[in-house]
Amino acid sequence: MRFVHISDSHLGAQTFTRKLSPSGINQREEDICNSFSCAIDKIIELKPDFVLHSGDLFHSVRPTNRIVHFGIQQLLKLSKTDIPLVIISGNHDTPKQTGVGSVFRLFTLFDGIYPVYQDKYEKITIKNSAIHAIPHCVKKESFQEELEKIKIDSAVKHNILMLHGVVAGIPEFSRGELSEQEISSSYFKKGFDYVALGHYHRFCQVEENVYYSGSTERLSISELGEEKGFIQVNLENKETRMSQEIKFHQVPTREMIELTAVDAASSDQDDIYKRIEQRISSNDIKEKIVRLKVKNIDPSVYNSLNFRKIAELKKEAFYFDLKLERKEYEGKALSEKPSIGKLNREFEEYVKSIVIEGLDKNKILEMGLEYLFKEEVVGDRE
Ligand SMILES: [Mn+2]
Repeated sequence: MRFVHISDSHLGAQTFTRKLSPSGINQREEDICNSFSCAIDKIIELKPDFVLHSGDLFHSVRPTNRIVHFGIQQLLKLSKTDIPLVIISGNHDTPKQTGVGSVFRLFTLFDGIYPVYQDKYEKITIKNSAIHAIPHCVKKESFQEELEKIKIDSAVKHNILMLHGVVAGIPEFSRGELSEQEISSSYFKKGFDYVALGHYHRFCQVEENVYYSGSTERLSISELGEEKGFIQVNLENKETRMSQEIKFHQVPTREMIELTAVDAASSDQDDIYKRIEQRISSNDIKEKIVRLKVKNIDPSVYNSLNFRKIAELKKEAFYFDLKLERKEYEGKALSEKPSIGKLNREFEEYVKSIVIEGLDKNKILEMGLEYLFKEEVVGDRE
């Protein structure tokens, strides 16, 4: 018996850029859709007995009409080839107010699609497998209560658990979102043949038979270096070797690269500019998502950097995350007159300290700092 575990497609997310594709769609939104549609096509080729989607199909509670249409179109590709799909709603696509109604209800209209989205535990039996699924619940307490209700079904051959959340005690799995639900690993020990988790974006094994399949595209720069795709599981090979049981299938994504960091400890503004230029010219950054860190910049040098000129260097990239990090202040050197430099720092620290849901923190930081720098340039001229 073979099935596919996929998760966190985040259809409709528009991270990193406002650039439009040739068809007039946000280019990142289109990237994310393309990866998902590639994943669906690959799954159809594999002809699994069924597919499990562990949440956050959509990036938001109210996706655009275009995205709703795209999502239905992709899932229908499965049902038209007689591949059943069980899908749970995640923290991104579960409405916080019941009056809104869930977009997942649309899926009840189609044969072979089993959406689980109503704040409660549901068991779906497909081909001798019991799939125990709990969606993201509006109240954290109800999620815990529903977890208690799950019982292994001894009448079937396989028992599979599907959840969307953070495994308790492992901070790495948290995405820092206020709504995320915590799962105690004690629930994995009830005797499931497989646990299909969603929420954490990197493909990984949590413990024996417990996996996050990860997202199908990169939603933030922190996912640099991660492969994206879905898991194929073969439970028939359970008694043989692990490597035959689990297979990760990669899907194409936009390239995301990190350039070797620049240590600017003894560099002045011109030197820093030249070294950034050197890093960029010796790498192909065209249409890629790129990160470069410049460390240990002296605060006085930092304030005299020509940000406009530096911004010109980044143009070729799809998105360029340039981290300009100042040398840490030693002792209390903060008694000087307030200046725009300090305001930048305040803003940066404030943004870093707060939880922002549904928006890219780095982007907010970059845009905010750019506006502050623009103001500084105008002020100097006047
Ligand atoms: Mn999530």
